[in-house]
Amino acid sequence: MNEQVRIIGVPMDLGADRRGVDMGSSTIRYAGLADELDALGIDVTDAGDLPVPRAEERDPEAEQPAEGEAKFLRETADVCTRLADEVADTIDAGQFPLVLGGDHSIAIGTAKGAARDADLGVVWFDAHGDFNTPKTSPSGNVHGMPLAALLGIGDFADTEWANAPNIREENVVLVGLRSLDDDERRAIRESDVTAYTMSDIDERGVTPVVEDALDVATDGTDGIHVSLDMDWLDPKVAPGVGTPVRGGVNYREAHLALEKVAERDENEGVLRSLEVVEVNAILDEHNETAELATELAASGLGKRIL
Ligand code: Z70
Ligand code: MN
Ligand code: MN
Ligand code: MN
Repeated sequence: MNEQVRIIGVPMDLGADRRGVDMGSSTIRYAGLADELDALGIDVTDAGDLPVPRAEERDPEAEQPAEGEAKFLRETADVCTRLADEVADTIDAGQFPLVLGGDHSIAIGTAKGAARDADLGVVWFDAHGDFNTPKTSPSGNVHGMPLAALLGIGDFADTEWANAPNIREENVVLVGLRSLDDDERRAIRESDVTAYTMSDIDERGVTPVVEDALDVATDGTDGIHVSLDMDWLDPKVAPGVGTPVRGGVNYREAHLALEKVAERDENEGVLRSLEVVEVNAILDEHNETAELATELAASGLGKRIL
């Protein structure tokens, strides 16, 4: 693990319907993230929050997205372009970017930044596939699209601000899927990404699935980005998310998964960036989802019980 971590908050909620996810970065900080990392001997800098436009500030006369268009795509492009620069600069400066969402649309910026000067594998812990395009999306929300955007699927083929040519489908792994839209399911099956569902985790256990995921993401790449959507976890332990889906991983499985990430990084130095997204402060109970997000980030960055 890089001993220098730079925390980058992105209070973004334009990619999701539910307000409250814009406070995610602040609730994770409040849960004690910096102290937790400091206790691991990590030198922590907090870059603060990237400025994100508020939905209310948008000109009400501005054109609304039509059927088959994504909501706030221009604003998302602007935020993700700035975030990609910030992440790439952080890595250039020899620091490790720890990005706090915000909704999952920000992963376009994080991963694109981490892939600027490297072939990048991606491990995506999520209940959802995030593989919709503006045409297939049932909601128009960009947080259901970031993987498709990064990989240039469908209409995203020419979306230069979002495409990450240094990320190959063959090195992208989804872990913990349990909620897919029909067109999205088809797109994932037709692609070369690897997808492990909750059935795989139930059948094989979390350790072999995560080890396989890490094998796929590290195969022939210079490093990996780990994107943790908190709705990956079961709503019983992570109630503060916008789109809870029953049947997610439990507290112990989630820690174990992130500990496997840290272990691989200790052995092979593979981790390039980490992000935690979709913590919704309004829907959370006593900040417990933010606290868990903090704990999982610490596990991913090397915290051990003993
Ligand atoms: C649905 C859509 C989604 C997160 C919900 C939901 C996507 N597939 N992603 N919550 N994090 O609208 O595209
Ligand atoms: Mn997601
Ligand atoms: Mn999700
Ligand atoms: Mn832990």
